Amino acid sequence: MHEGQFQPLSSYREYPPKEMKRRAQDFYAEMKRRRTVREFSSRPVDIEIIRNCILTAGTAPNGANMQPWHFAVVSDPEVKKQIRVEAEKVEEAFYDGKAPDYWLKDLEKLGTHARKPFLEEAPYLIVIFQQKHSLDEHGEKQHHYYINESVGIATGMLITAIHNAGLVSLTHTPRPMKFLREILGRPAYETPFLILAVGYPKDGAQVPTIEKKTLEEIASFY
Ligand code: IYR
Repeated sequence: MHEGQFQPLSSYREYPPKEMKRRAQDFYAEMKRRRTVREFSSRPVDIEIIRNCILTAGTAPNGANMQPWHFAVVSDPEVKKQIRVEAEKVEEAFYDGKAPDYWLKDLEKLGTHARKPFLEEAPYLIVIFQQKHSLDEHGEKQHHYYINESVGIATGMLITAIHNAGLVSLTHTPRPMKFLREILGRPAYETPFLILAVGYPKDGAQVPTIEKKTLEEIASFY
């Protein structure tokens, strides 16, 4: 049987328990400040920041290390406009008929609607694709595993990296999203997962007053 190659775990760092506790608290305090923002400034952002945040996402744990994701970074105003036009068509259908009343009621507190100006105003749209499989150098199909889990984890790490860098993001999921593959010319084995709008918040941006569940509500200890 062929065995993989191994190396010492040299990157691991252990902290004394007190420091560990403080780091866990500090990171929670840092992440608690993150808000999903729907109003973006068009102030430019250095692409180097985006590149590093995507590199962070690419370190995510994933099925058999197949890394079943692709991040398409859109800054071209023409492409952003095309995405906005198609997304607004889909969203109009959602808000004006397709969505059941209970769903629209649940969205009221967020103040969302079919108009999506952030798709043009945010300096970057990172369109995240899931790869159902890939092709090796001989054009042979390479299987991918746990695709939803892998891409979900990578997206969470991307959102965290963007917050850490001092920018804001918005997860946007028009359904169906097939138009993204066409606009961006991505291969048939890639499926759009979500659009992440990234940038600075617009001056005076507002966010909904919402609460997070308590630890007792989200966790049980055995
Ligand atoms: N995709 C729509 C609707 C929407 C759905 C959920 I669930 C949200 O948390 C927010 C919005 C939109 O983007 O408006």
